[in-house]
Amino acid sequence: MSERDFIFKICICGDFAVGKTSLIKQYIEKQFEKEYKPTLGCDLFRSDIDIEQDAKNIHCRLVFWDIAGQEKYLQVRPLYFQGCRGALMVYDTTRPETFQNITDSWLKDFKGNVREDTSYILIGNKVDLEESRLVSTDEGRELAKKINATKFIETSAKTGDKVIEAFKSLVIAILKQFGEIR
Ligand code: G3D
Ligand code: MG
Repeated sequence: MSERDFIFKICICGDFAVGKTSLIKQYIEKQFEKEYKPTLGCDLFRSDIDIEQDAKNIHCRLVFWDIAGQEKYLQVRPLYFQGCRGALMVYDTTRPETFQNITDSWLKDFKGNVREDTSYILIGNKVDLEESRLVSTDEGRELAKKINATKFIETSAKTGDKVIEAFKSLVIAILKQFGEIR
């Protein structure tokens, strides 16, 4: 079997400089292909993943939509979210305002523009900067619960800590939502 079973559009949400692009690059390493969409102010990255579960091998093509410098412009977001199947909601653990903006801005917009059953996980990034941390693991965990995120993971796009796990768990959540796996 070499055909891809699914193609998923994944949106990476979060304020400027939380580490969205770094997370994608850390995840897909050298095998990424990038395409810039100037009208949207967005970069597109593509990567394939095989999920082996429930005695199935499911081939997925992931297309990551990465807002590039237009994080503040709310008017581009409906287009950005169109057809989105899953999202990473990313904040920077050293900048509380980026944590606050998950609920105040990103999640609100996301909910208003995607299908109700679209999966999302909450990511607290930059945990390697432990001495500058201002958002605790407990606060992150609580927010994830409050907003009904599928999962909460703390990552470092710099060291690579938990990055693969984060992306993979989102794909698994999407496949569960589709009823492909249990
Ligand atoms: P964005 O795409 O959300 O705007 P970027 O964010 O991926 O461009 O990252 C913004 C800055 O944070 C970059 O630094 C990047 O190297 C840094 N960064 C991203 N993730 C991490 C992390 O996990 N740990 C640390 N220590 N730094 C991180 P520069 O200096 O290039 O602007
Ligand atoms: Mg970026």
